[in-house]
Amino acid sequence: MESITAARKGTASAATVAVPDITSGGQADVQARQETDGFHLLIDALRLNGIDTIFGLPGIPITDLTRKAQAAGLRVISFRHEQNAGYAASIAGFMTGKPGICLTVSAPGFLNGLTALANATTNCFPMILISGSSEREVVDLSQGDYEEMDQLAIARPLAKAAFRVLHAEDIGVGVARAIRAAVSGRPGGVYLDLPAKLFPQTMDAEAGGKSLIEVVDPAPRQIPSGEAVQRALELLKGAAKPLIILGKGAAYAQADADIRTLVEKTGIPYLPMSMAKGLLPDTHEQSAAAARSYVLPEADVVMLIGARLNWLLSHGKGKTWGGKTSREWGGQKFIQVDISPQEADSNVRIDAPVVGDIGSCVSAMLAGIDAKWPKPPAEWLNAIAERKSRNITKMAETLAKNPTPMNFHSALNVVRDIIKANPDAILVNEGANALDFTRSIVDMYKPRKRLDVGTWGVMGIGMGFAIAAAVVSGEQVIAVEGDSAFGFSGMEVETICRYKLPVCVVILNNNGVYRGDEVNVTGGRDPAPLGFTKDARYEKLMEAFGGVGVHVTTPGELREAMEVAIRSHKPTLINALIDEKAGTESGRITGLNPTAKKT
Ligand code: ADP
Ligand code: TZD
Repeated sequence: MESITAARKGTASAATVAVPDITSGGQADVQARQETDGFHLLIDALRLNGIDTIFGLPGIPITDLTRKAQAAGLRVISFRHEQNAGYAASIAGFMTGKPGICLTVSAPGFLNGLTALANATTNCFPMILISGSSEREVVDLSQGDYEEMDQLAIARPLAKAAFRVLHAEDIGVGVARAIRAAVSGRPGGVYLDLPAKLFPQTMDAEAGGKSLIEVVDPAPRQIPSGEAVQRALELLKGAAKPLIILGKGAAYAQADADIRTLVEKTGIPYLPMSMAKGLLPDTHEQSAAAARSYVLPEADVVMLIGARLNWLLSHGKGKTWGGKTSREWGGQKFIQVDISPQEADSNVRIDAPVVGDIGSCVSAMLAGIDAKWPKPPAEWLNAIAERKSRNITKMAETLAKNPTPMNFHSALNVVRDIIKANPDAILVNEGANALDFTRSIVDMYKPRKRLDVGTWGVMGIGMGFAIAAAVVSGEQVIAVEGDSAFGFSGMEVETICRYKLPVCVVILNNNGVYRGDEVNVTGGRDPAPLGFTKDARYEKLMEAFGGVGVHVTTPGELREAMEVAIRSHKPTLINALIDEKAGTESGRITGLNPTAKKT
């Protein structure tokens, strides 16, 4: 993480406060002295550590903080709901490797931000939730303060670390601790509790400046042991059917060139997890994504780089991995490259854990791979190539169809072309079917360009991620949203318009959660639980705030609308009506959905 200009070191931006000069014999003559306060110390501490953006929502006690932060040159992005500000901060953290900052008011504002903090911790995104809080003395005696809540205690189990600062002179330490906790080792969400009384506390500006800490080496490299690297290389070398799985930890590590070299030098087929798509272009000949259900059970040695064997990888066992039952181990040997020493053996035995930061681990492995490194056996590569080409042909046939009404495939075929033509655009994606189909149909070409629901499969990240992606990168953002998914953060289209961000939202609108053709089984007047208003005109929401709204029903209209949006960079919402019968319950994870026995 880079720090800001050396020029700022050591001096706090002093608020000139008029204080009575007590040395002048009780005279009320007031001499201006350089003082600083909690507001300025916090802003200076953040700036000193290279933080240039705050995502938040103002109110008591942090209203003035947002104003002063903007005045001090920080970019302050004000949201309509804290959860979206929190998601924005967390994904900014993922994209940049610097902790994303979310600022909220106390109790309800804090709680609104907390889901995003927990999601950041779960996804290993570095983020700091800074919340104002009420008076400690009153809160601790439960005396009923304005927005009373013991926020620190509530945040603690959901955060990687949680801190509270009570005195202005400790702000520097508090911010430094929060930054280190967020980005060192396995990244995560950190909570920083700042009671209202802290902000107006004053202290001498020079002493205040000295109390700030510019964090040196906030995310230190962690070098793997030579023995661990050797063990992993031996295993990989002896494999008949090796496979590499790249996870979002690999994307986060920003070791793109070395990861690509490792894959290409070894010649091992790889699978990208959802947010690792584009680390190597999805069109790479070694990508086994189109043969996923073949390679997982068949592989004999699997190297995980920044990916956990959680539910997204069927816990490394069961039928997906060639086990005979849903719980049986398929017999693969695993190498796991991860910064967390505790991750290994979480679900199945890890034969060769390589603990360290991915950059250091991958470069250490590369050092052990020479020109004599054996390419994987041709039978393995050929078998994969054959499945791949069969599946790709099948998919091409499906994508070429042009049914009426439009379905997920014919709509996403357009998005696929648009991303191909605009590989720098960032794709945000949420929904169930809207997520699963986009992930498999839309190829990504560059790292960290696909941002989605992550480890929890959480709905509501859409507009927060889109806003942060546009703010952080300045690139065009395309958010492909299920109509249900969009609803969780839809009001933020106002934020998109207010900040004039180049965000094009595409709602794949099938009138409901998963699909839109359910009816109330009782025949009563209420709609079915999963159905929404038919043909809702979501595009009018964007028009209401000065953006462009388009209603489309064909792939041709969708293409035209997306091209115009990308040319103009204007905030755009395209309401793409698709077949309400398209989609399955829970998308591709129907198996996780308990249903009552059919009677
Ligand atoms: P995916 O969902 O893509 O499979 P996960 O979120 O499950 O990915 O896994 C990411 C893993 O990457 C975590 O176990 C985390 O500890 C690890 N990780 C994150 N950053 C780094 C890094 N810089 N170096 C090494 N491992 C990392
Ligand atoms: N609430 C939260 C916060 N996260 C969730 N994942 C859900 C509820 C449950 N859920 C899903 O897992 S997907 C989904 C919900 C409500 C919406 C699916 O409908 P959609 O997408 O319109 O967004 P498709 O394309 O119609 O499936």
